Amino acid sequence: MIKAITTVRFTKNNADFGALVSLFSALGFESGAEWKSAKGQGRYFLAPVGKLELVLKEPLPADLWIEVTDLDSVRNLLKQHKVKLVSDIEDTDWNSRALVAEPAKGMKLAFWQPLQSREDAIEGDLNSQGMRFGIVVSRWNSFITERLLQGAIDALRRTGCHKEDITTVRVPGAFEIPSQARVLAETGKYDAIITLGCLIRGETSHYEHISTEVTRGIGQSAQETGIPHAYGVLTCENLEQALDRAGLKAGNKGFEAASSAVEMVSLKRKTAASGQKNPASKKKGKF
Ligand code: DLZ
Repeated sequence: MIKAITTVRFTKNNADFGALVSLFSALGFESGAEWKSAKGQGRYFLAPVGKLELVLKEPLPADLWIEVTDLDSVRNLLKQHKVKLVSDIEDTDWNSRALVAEPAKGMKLAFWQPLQSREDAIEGDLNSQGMRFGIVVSRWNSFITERLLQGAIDALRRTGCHKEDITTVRVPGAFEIPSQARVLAETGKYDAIITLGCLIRGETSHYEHISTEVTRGIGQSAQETGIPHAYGVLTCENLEQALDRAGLKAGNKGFEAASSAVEMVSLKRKTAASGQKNPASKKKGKF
C-alpha cells in the first residue's frame, strides 16, 4: 500500500531556494523532478534510502535526519556554503556522530554518521564525491557488459560522484581490458579503475587462458601502478549465469565493483594519512 515518503520544506524567498538547491546538489543528493507554477516552484532531491522512525525520547534538535558516510566532508561543505552550524560534530549516545545545521531560517537539519562497529578496524567510506574514475568495459557480450556499466555508473552517482569525473573507455574483448586499464591508471588522472567484462565458458574455447590472463593483468596493473582496480569481469559457465550477475537474480556485479572501488579509494586515503585517530575511539556525548 505504501509507495513513498516525501518530506517537504518551505522556503520563503528565491535566494534561500537557490542556496538550498546548490547546497543539496553539492551534498550529493540525486536530483529529481522540478516543477514551476504561478504559485511557486519545487525541486525534488532523492536519497538512496528513506526511513520513517518513531522515537520515544526527549525532543531531538532537528526534524530531518540525513545519514551520511563522511561527516567531516559534510561539515567542510557546509562551511564552504556558509551554512550556520547550530551544533558542531558531537558523539551521540547511539554510537554515531552528528551535527545540526540551519541552512535557512528555521530549517534545522541533522547530519549523522554511524561509527564503526569494530573499534579496531579502519574501513573505507562509500562517498565518491570529488573522486575520479576510469571505467574499462569490453564490447564482447555487450548485452551483459552494458548492464554492468549501468550498474557501475549507478553506484558511482549514488555515492556522490559527478558525471564529469567518470571516464568510460570501451575495448573489444576481455583480453584487452588489462592493457587499457593500465594506460588509464598510468595517466595519474584517476583515483581508481573499474574493469567490466564478460567471459562465458560455453562460448569461449580458450576461456581458461583468457580469464587467467585478464585476472592476472588487472591485478598486476593495480599493484604496479598503486591505483586501486576493481574487478568486475564475469567468468561464467553459461549465459544464464551471466544474466543473473548483471542485474537479475544475483545483483549487478558492475554496481558491486564500483562500490568496492569507492571504498578502496577512501581506505587508501585514510590509511595513507599518518597519525589519523580512529573516530570510533572518541568519548560518547549528548543527543
Ligand atoms: C575471442 C573471444 C572469445 C571466444 N570469447 C570471449 C568472451 O566470452 N568474452 C570476451 O570478453 N571476449 C571474448 N573473446 C575476445 C577476446 O577477449 C579478445 O578481444 C580477442 O581475442 C582479440 O584479442
